[in-house]
Amino acid sequence: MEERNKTLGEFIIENQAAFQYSSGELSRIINSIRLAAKVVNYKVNKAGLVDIIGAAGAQNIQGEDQQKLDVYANEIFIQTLINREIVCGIASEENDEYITVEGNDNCHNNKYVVLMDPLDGSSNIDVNVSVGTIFSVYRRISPVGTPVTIEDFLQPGINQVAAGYVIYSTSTMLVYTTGHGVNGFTLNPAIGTFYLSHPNIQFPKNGIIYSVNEGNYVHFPQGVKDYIKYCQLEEDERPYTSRYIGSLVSDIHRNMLKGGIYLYPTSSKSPKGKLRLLYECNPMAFIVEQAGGKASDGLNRIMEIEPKELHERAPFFCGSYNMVEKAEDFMRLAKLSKY
Ligand code: AHM
Ligand code: MG
Repeated sequence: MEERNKTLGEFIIENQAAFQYSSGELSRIINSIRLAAKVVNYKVNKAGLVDIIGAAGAQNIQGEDQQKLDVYANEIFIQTLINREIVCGIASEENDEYITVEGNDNCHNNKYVVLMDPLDGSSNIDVNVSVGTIFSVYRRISPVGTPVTIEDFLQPGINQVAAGYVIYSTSTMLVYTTGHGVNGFTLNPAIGTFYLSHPNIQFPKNGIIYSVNEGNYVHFPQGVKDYIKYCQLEEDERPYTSRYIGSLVSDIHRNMLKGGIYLYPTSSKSPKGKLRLLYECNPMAFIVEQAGGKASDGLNRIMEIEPKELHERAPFFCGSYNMVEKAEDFMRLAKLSKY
């Protein structure tokens, strides 16, 4: 069969064979995410048509509970994973605590935990701008057969066995890695099938796009201010183009295809940055690195940070390898000149 016509289902089966001693659990997790993504995609695409936008807890005219789409997406992803009894624990940006998956005696025997941001950038829904789901899979640390513990979730990103995102946009795509490169699948909505459309995605080493919320400029650290000025200089291929959707998945997806850098640094307003290390930075970092890009907190590799708490935040510099390296140079220089 021609590579371009391969479905995600076929791809998952083929790749399971490539994992020696694989029990198929990881494949079933990706399969469940594929299914949940289709359900969420259906709702996201109807968002402007039916009365589903609005505060969670309200009721629509049929008297049904009205849910915000991020609450809905959270429930769909969690229920899909729980119903299939393929993970032992789930942590979500939408939930304060992690979930221990129970249900039958066998559940604790599963090896993997899933961490996710079910609908990132959901404030964009009301204005018809693309949003995304981000997920990350780790092998548990606690012994199989016992309930999960917090340590199963507080693992550095280098321990990820899979990570991916779904982008709900002009077309819906699922992009993921299991540590063997990055592949992108586009949904054919007419028949509800994802097809391999972007095999072996490569992050261009250089780019001309920088993506940052410049409204926060005065609050940024000096190194970031200096780097932004560098991006705007008239020299070589600069000034770079500024592109910022404010939807992490979309901004990084575009930069990964075209070349560019995404920055969400610390600021005097958010001293630890805004993005969540476990649900946003680590999975995106794994994908970006697998595609040949680079992800750091401005000074250190994101995936080597030892997480201390579930919802911890981190500054995030991510994109074309050489661009991130350059931004890090500015950060280091500013730090040195401070002392
Ligand atoms: P969310 O998880 O509450 O949706 O916030 C994350 C989003 C990212 O998608 C996006 O890159 C960033 O927040 C935008 O933040 P800002 O509006 O501060 O630029
Ligand atoms: Mg988010």
